Amino acid sequence: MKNILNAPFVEEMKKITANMYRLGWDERNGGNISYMLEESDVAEYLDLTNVIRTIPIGFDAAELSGKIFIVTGTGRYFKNIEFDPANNLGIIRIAKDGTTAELLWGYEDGGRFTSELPAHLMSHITRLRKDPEHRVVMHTHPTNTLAMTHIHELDDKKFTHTIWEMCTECIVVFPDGIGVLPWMVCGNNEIGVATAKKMEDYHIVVWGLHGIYGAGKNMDEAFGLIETVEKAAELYMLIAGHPHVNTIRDFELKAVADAFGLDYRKDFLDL
Ligand code: 2HA
Ligand code: ZN
Repeated sequence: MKNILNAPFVEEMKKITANMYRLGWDERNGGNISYMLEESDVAEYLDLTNVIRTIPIGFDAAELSGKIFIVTGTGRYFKNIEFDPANNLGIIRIAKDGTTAELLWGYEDGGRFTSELPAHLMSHITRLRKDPEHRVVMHTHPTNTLAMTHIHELDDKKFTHTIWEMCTECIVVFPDGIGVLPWMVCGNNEIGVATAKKMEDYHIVVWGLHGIYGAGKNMDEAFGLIETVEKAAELYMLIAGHPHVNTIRDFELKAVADAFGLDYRKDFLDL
């Protein structure tokens, strides 16, 4: 059996969380990530018959029974993961009953998975129905995106349109747009259900006055969506209050979409 601390998926979790921390998006215990792993990959590192303990999930995730995830721990700091993965990360398998997680590795000091697991697992279910290659759900608190939710209307079409207008490539990176939720209490099933519902139409969901979710086939894709939104939101905040002399007009956004052959949210442009 190989050493789990050298597993590529543990390395990926260490690198991405350290990077996000240094971007200033994951203060204290802010942010969480879940990454669905292949059973055969995990079996190289762990005895899959050895369940260390079981942890209740709090809702029925039967659609994910048998699936294995590496998940950041609740209350844990992204800044610490690279130095102490075994306490700050866990590998869980969704049990047959769908309501229990079987701990296969990690959370060694008695911890458990992120309080946002409902939003993660419900989003995985929704995205996997759309795309069997989907793997990663990422939540973080990017500064400018959050700032923008203080001063911009929280509406899918309007928010997406403003972000698309900020830089030419946004519509290329997320032609399906951005789902936006109003402020809600976090860490419960209700916000999980609302997030997963948005994930039916979008890979990105903004939580007003809280943060953002990105979903993708791999770490780069989920992160790339979030950093592109954050870049555009930074531009929005930099120009806020200044007269807008130039902008990308809707027929120009359409021209980009046509040039790249994108299947985009045509109803988000006013043409
Ligand atoms: O895990 O970001 O939304 C800390 C959070 C909760
Ligand atoms: Zn959060």
